[in-house]
Amino acid sequence: MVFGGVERERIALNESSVWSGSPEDNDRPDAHDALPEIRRLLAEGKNAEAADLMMAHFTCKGSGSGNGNGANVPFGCYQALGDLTLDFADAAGAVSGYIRELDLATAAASVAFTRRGVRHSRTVVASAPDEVIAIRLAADRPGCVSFRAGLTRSERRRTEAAGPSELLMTGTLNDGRGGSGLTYAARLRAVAIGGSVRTEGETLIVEKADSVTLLLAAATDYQGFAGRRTTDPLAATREDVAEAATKGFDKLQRRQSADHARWFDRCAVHLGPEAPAPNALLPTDKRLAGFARGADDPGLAALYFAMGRYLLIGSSRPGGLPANLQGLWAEEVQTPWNGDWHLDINVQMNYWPAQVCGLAELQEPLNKLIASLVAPGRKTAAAYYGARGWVAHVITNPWGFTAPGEHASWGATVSGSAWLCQHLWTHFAFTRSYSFLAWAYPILKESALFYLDNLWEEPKHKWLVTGPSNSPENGFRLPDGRTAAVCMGPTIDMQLLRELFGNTARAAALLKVDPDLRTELAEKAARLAPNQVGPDGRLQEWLEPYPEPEPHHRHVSPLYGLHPGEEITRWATPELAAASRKLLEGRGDEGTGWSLAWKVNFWARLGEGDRAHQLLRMLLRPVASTEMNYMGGGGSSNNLFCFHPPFQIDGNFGGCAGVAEMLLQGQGGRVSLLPALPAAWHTGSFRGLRAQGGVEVDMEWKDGLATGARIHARLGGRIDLAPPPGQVITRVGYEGGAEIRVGVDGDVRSWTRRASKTYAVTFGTKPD
Ligand code: FUC
Repeated sequence: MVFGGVERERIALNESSVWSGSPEDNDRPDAHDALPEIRRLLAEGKNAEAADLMMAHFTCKGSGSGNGNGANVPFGCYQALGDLTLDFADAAGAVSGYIRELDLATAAASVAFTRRGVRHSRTVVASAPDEVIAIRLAADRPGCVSFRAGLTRSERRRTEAAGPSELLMTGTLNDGRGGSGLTYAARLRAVAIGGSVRTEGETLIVEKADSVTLLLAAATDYQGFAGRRTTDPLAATREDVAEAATKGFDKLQRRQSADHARWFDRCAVHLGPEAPAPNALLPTDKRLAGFARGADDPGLAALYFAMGRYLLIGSSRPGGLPANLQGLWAEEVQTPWNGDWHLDINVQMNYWPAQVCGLAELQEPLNKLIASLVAPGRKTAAAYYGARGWVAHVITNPWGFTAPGEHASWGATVSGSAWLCQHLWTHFAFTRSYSFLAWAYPILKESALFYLDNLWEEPKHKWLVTGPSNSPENGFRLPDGRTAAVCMGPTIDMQLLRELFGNTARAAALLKVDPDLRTELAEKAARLAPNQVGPDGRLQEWLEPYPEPEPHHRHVSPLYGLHPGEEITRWATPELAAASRKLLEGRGDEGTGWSLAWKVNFWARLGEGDRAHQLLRMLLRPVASTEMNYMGGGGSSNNLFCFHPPFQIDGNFGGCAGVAEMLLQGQGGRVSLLPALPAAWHTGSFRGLRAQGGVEVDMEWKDGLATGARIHARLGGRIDLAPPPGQVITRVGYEGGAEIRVGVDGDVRSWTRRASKTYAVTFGTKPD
């Protein structure tokens, strides 16, 4: 993160494996002894008593997440690596022409300004192919680049000179037991043209250079699930810096920008002018403020969409760890909520843009994380539930944490692993990669086995339910007035299990394995508690229509089935869609950052573009306060980071996916074009958005009406295509060629697409 100071530049450094803590046995071995009694209490409606029993026997062993402050307990926390500081000599004098910018297309951050007649510039890139951050400092007059560089961090570091032009910062993190955890190294080298470079103690000094390239490499000795890692951070950083030095800045930047473009160019969205007229260089803070006041700035949503893709490209690369609660843009040692992976929406939301934006490969770190939870999750499944298979609850870390959280009110949610598995299926559904499916199937199957064993019959309707569980982090009022959060069969669990069972059975059928399991999955899925519409017309969150102490709760878990799930659609289940809408109205628009982002997606799925846009406007409002807030107040900071608050990146990804969701939807077996176009985006285009089955769409629209679309069939298969609301599909043909015959069902046109063909679609307006 490039702060862009004039006298002092601060570049906050992150490396995705800088985690304190260490593996720990978090399972209470006898927890399952308490299970029958917990279930008996739940069955009798004694949820508060069940929760008490759980606090004694059914939470994790040990300190769990340390109440979200786990830096010094075994759970650990994701930490900033440290700071690179540059103190500029002779920094006095008035500054003019200051600009700080981030080019999303090239992923170069730059700062430039003029002082005493000299134009100074800095360009910063982080290069995946070369594993270095490269910084070029220049001036338009020779001999004008002078500064002192430092590598620092608030704890656990030693910085020293490593030769005449190198600094080395090393340290060992807390393993959570007061001992030695991961070790890290960060190495900085200066390569100057003109002038001199030397080190003095822990400072690197550059004097009167014409220009300087700084190269920074970092590594830890983390040996976890991510793959490509080193046991020797000293050697790894030495090699990375030495190799980068042979290339030089221009070559490094060329390699970096080509690598970035490979991902970034996969899709694009244009929603009108890139920037609001008349000032194309309006800074982002002013733009955000204007948009919050109601300015017409469709380009800002397009920018936010591009920013989300940029962030995913930057924080989730094969071989690294998955994007965490701050992606990898932390600036503190104790990150909020440990900068971990929360499994009751947050890490999943981080990956919502991956498939639709054509970035499927960038989901690999998440897939690897999921795979890493199988072995520890098996132990947890046996200890707590006496069940086969594997389970993960609400939080996890690089050390394989799968136990319930430390408090039953939120930590008992038993469907974290089911939600993770949705991403494995989705990856297959978009890519149709059978080798991936063969890899993922055992994970899906063992997850399904866990839930098969975990389900039990509740006494009232004899439905199969999970329990104990929570509807993520939300509570309800019992008839005796007490509040509780522990429950059986929350709606989200049932939706997730219908999906998991269905997907696992489909996977088994495609792979031609496990016929008996398929039958069992289908039978049990049919007996799960159904979606229920409450007496007030809202989709119910729990088995009973309990009163809610927090009707505006940030989680909107029972709408999982609407988004990202697929079982509620406006065409196949209109009553449930209406009940979802009612629930959403009751929840209200206000929310934390990620909650606002989720609501963009919900309204998009309900086909209400203007409402989705209204939520997007809230997501893009400048945050009034950065203090932690669970009740609402979400928005954006001036650099477009989403604020929960505090900074939490899931909203960026959820908002990015939401923009795509307004333009193209592919859930429930139907591809819908411009399903939720707001009036504010009356004219625009997109290319490269994806739907399941290798479908890639480009389209244009003008004055609110689609003018043309092209469907690129990367893979063959049936497609059911719905036109934008109010329009009809007048023709489908091979691009530049003959019309094809299509099936007609209302407005939907269906055909069997041939792999590698492009189909051109034209539209007309619907007769009244
Ligand atoms: C869940 C959410 C919070 C926050 C945290 C990281 O606990 O309910 O709002 O996003 O994750």
